[in-house]
Amino acid sequence: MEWQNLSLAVICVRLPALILRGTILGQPLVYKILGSHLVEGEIAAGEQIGIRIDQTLTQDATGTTAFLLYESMGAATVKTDLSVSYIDHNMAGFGPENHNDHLYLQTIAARSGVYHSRAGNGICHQVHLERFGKPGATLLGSDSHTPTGGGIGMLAIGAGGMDVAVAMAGGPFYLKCPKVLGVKLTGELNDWVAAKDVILKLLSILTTKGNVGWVVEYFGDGAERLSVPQRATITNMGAELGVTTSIFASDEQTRQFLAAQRRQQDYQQLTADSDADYDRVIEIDLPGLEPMAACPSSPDNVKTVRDIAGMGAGQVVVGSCTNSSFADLMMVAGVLKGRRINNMIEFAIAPGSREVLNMLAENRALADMISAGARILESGCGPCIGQGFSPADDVVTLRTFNRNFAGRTGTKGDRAFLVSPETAVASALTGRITDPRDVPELFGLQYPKVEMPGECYVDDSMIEQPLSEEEAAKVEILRGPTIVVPESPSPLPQGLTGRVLLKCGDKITTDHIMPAGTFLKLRSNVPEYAKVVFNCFSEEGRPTFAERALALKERAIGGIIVAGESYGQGSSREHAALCPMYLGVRVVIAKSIERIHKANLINFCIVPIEFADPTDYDRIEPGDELQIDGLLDAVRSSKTVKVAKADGSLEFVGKLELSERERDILLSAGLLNRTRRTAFK
Ligand code: MIC
Ligand code: SF4
Repeated sequence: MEWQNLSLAVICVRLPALILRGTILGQPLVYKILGSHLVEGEIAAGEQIGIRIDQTLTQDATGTTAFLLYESMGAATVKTDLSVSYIDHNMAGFGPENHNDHLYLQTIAARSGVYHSRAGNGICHQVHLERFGKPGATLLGSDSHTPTGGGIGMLAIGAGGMDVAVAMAGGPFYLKCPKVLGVKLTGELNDWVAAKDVILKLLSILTTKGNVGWVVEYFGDGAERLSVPQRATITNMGAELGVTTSIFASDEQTRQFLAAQRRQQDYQQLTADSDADYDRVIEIDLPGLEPMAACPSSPDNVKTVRDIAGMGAGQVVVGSCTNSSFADLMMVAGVLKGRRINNMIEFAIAPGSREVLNMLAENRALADMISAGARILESGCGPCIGQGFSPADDVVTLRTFNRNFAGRTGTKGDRAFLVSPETAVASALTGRITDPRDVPELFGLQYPKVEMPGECYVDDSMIEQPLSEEEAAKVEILRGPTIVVPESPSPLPQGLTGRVLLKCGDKITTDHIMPAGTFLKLRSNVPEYAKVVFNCFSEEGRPTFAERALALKERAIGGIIVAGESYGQGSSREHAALCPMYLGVRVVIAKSIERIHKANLINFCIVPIEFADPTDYDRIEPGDELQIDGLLDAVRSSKTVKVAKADGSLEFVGKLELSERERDILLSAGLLNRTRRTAFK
């Protein structure tokens, strides 16, 4: 972890490790939950462990593949306490693909004993928090922002769809037991400063790379004062740090939240031991924070809003799983009431759930938004994943989202800033980036403090309940023609002759590898979707990555991707492994690889190799032919593998950091094949 970046505002201390974790007192909350779900290994940082998964969530963009793989495993009724399938990403319905997917997901959910949250019911993370999240439980979700559930004191982890399919079938989830970073929050946020600013501050310190293998646990009097939605904003965007998950204690705030959801029975008090032994502690003084913004095009390119204030903006969007709770939107409505947005601003609001939207409608806050000129979008991911609302060329867009990777808005060369709802609404009124603390002076308005409602508008009629086994067996599974069962990987060769198809730099995200936006609807059709792998690097008049890869595949030459640090940042989308696998990619050689993506590569039998000496990266060029003679033997039992240029001009060592289970998955030609063979060992 890059601790050298610590600012003066932050105190970093190493607590003495006086006691052995797992044996005596002094446990962080995350170890308590891991310990109570442990089925393999021991709770000690760096150890491979297997844990029992209580709940799963899938969403439609990853869900079709997850359920197709689940079916291929021969599994029937899910074995978890509960599994929920959400429709929230692909809802625009241009062409038949989206609706085909929805019908498939609705019927396969009914067949498998899975809850099904229908299109329009809301974003998976928001709805899960409201209706299903449970303190102390484990949740595995095929979406990288699953850690939103950490806001309610659950251990919520993002993973690829294949791992979630195994969990639905009753298999454990395997991970490296994480180190725990304690973040101590002290004091109280000032007016106009938001939970979003807390996580942006942390991103400015830790950045988006180098945090693999850590969990963030929040504590302190400042943490106790935050409401569950505020906590969920922070744990949600912990995904951008690249940590395994983030978590808050389950306390009186949690009890009140659950009571308002009529789920008081799900509450239990859970905290870390008072002398918890954290691997590191960072302290953030909440009153010292000010509004922040992540500037284009990375969530860690953080500046204070003061620093960039005055810059003209053309679009503002409030929504996404980070900032679309009732409290967020009530604050926005409070600022908008009786005012009009700037006439050069396009302003959209996407409420996080149908529950939130209904409550805004009931109390007329929705009317205040509409009167102010806001365009109300349906409850779903929408613009966050490039489903419309792409900004005009060269226009600054302010979003309350969690990711601003280049091109994610759907506009090439976009200028997307990630901000709090407070900064967003202030800027929507002025037409330029505005520090919300200036609102009282500009508009004569005090901060509209929002009290958490004692009772929410609970209506689960858009969530289909699991059927009895007998009824489930009668359900016909609807599979439209745009749904294609993904191909299985072929076994690894003993030695690999491969060619470097692409050499890319640091922080390559899964959005670079597998674009979403207008291509998102191709998720259920790998041969079609694979055509746009790495299309952000396409050059006019030259063969695409897919064309080059398939040409090699026909000649039985393996495709190789060479990358810098933090390869595969961002989403959990396993298509970033599945589609390259389909195109014949067999190896990724990178300076470092992010957790979820590395697992996805292994699940689809692509060997993740890390440079033992990062300077070897500079000695490789695109088009180089590489020879890895002992690939299979090395995967079987070695921590390193020798890679050589076919012309003999270079030989270097690659690291194979793999658990025994991961080696076995690669040797079995992927997790699906292995699962069929071993039944979830
Ligand atoms: C995202 O925010 O990038 C997504 C779309 O929700 C992804 C999942 C996907 O690609 O389907 C994620 O975060 O895992
Ligand atoms: Fe949806 Fe955006 Fe959240 Fe991903 S980050 S789940 S696309 S709202």
